[in-house]
Amino acid sequence: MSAAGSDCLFCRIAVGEIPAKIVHESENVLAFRDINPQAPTHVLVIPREHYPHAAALAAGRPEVVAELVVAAGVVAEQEGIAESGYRLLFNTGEQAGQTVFHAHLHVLGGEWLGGLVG
Ligand code: DGP
Repeated sequence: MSAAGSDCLFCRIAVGEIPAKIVHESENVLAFRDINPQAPTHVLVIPREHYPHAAALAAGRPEVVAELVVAAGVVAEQEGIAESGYRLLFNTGEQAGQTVFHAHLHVLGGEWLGGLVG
């Protein structure tokens, strides 16, 4: 784990320094609406603890990866998209389009998303 703290946007959201529309939270994870939604439902689920991407989180705290996926399911139920379906996405690294280097799981749904990779 590296402690990005005040340098990391999502760390700052996690401690409430920067506001976000929080839709779900638990001891280890936080879920909030993406500022630039790509679908009717677009929520980001993050670990409270800083890891730069999903692979680092999986190496350090694999159980928290499972918690992110469980939280995504809770969000999907809340949003009414659990039955119609939703997409879970980890952008991992620059070439994948990752722009915020604090691990986050995108939860996308509420409309037809098409085939693999939007
Ligand atoms: P990625 O490209 O996978 O790193 O996704 C980062 C997402 O973070 C992107 O969809 C936009 C979102 N985002 C960036 N800044 C903010 C912010 O300040 N607040 C919120 N809620 N979302 C943000």
